Amino acid sequence: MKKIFLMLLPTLLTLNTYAQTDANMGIIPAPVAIKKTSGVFQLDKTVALISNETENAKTADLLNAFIVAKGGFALREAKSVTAGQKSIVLTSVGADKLPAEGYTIQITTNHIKVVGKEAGLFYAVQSLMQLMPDKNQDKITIQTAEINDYPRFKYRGMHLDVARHFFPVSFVKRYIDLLAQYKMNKFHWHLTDDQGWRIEIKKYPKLTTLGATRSGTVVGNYPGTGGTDNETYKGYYTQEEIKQVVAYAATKYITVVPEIEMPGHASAAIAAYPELSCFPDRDTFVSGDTPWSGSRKGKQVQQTWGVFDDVFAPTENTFKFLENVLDEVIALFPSKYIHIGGDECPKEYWKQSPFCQQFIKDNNLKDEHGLQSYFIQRIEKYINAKGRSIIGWDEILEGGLAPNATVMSWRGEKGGIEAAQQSHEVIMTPGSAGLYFDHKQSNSPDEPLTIGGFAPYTKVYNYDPVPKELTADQGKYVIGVQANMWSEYLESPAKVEYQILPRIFALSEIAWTPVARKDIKNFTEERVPLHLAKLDQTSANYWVPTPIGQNDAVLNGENINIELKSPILGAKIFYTLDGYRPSENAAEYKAPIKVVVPQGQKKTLKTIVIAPSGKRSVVTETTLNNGAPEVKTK
Ligand code: TNX
Repeated sequence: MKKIFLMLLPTLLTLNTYAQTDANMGIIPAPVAIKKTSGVFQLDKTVALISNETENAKTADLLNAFIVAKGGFALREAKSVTAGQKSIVLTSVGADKLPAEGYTIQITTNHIKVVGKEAGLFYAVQSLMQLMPDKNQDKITIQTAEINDYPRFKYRGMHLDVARHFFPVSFVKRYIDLLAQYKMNKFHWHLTDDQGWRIEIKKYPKLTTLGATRSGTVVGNYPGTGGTDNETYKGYYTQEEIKQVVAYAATKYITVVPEIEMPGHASAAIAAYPELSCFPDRDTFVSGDTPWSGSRKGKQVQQTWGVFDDVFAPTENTFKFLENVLDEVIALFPSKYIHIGGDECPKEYWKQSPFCQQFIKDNNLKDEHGLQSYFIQRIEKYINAKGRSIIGWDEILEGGLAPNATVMSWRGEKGGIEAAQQSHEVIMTPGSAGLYFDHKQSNSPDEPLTIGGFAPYTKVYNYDPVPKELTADQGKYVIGVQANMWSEYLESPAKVEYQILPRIFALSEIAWTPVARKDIKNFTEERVPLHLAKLDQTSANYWVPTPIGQNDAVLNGENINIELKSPILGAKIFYTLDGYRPSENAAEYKAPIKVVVPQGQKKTLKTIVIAPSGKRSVVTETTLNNGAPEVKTK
């Protein structure tokens, strides 16, 4: 035991002092303003925790629970401070001029005073928890400072697709915890898609008795070489569970934005109620872009990924169905925004359907795009009449935008720019900017199966959600930013953690921190290493970054200097230059190395990062070339 402690000691000591030396005191997202003063506040069990507003009592409890976990002691909670008493005070008095989610923290040698409205105090406590080092002999020593903070955007979102793969309520809650720690305030819950309908709707029980089950799942990278696994895959949330999640999220100041997909991505609903299709009697067809396409008997919940032609028919029956579904959704979710999808709706069945063609004529629509726009506008009217607003993916621009719609720009920034220019609210979530967290985090063949793409956390960090093309006034329509977690290749909660961590750190900073305060060096070299070192002490399955300073590009020269930094506090970097895969048996990188490459030859630097817990990064390879012909070594 003693030995284990001695081994851990260097890490703990580093974690202890680290937050204090960093200009941002270890806080992610970086606060708007932070000023360190000279001195320390010693947090020990003599300190009183004061909060005298009932709505803030649970935030005080949250802090106290954290102190118990961290320091092994609880603070005495009281309503007011007595003279000379060392204290932590949480209060909304004096917060009138602060933004709703803003806060100030004043740390002196005698007290920590935290001011904010309800949500602001919650975020202040998140910051406080992050800046607290581990205890040292019954005391937690905190650097004195003044912090003033508030968010850049009001919509700070993280999405989760539970249709392609289903995640239990327990994990959804953990996901919400993670979002809250990083001051995200919207959880976009993608509840329906071709591969499964995941929300109980009382009026339409078949949506979950039939629509929540598929008879197999495509194997490997879609379209793959053929076949599904023929295993039944199912799951859905009861309305009781949905209420639980919504209420849980509210305690973390997170609004759950539900998404019900229409008019495309509707195969699961159609499998349950075939009359919602333009061709109720037509067998389900697996998209034509697979080498193993073909039809399946009857209407089926899809077993492969992609986009499918069988979409909602714009009949009165369909609209009534959707209105009834939305009634139940609206009753469950207090969110102002209801996401109605709108993306990737092929027009093929509408083209083939005599009903749709007649419908286009009767309603003076230009074509099938006009029909898509009609569909969304009609649903928008219904939702607006209930006092809510719609969000749709950027395809809802095609054929004319619904009057009050908010656009989620995913196919690059173009849709977002257009919508902002038309004075519509926009949420930026372009895949091209690294905001698709289903994309891979490195190019190493060691990465697990993903949909592809390449979105390292540095790319996420470098993204500014307000496009340069917009004027200052138009830029105000960008209400926020979101990253998407599509789950085609996320078969387990552990894989979701792998894909979100550490990228959510970068997302939170671009959503919260003013551009002028962004600092990629401080972020990657100081704060991410600290946060990952803390995560490393938990069971979270985070992605271990590759060494800072290395990438998989070719370096040319004869004397090549290699200067690396560990991406996690306390983690070690091991390397080889002899072609072997590095492990803890390889040379440990301790100081810059100079590699001599003879004329006409090349060498390969291979590295691996091993965290204190033993968690490993992928192997990164860098070719060091001195005039040898360019052939891929991988
Ligand atoms: C596109 S983003 C989709 C999803 C897929 C995703 C995979 C969007 C609105 N539609 O249906 O899951 O790509 O990255």
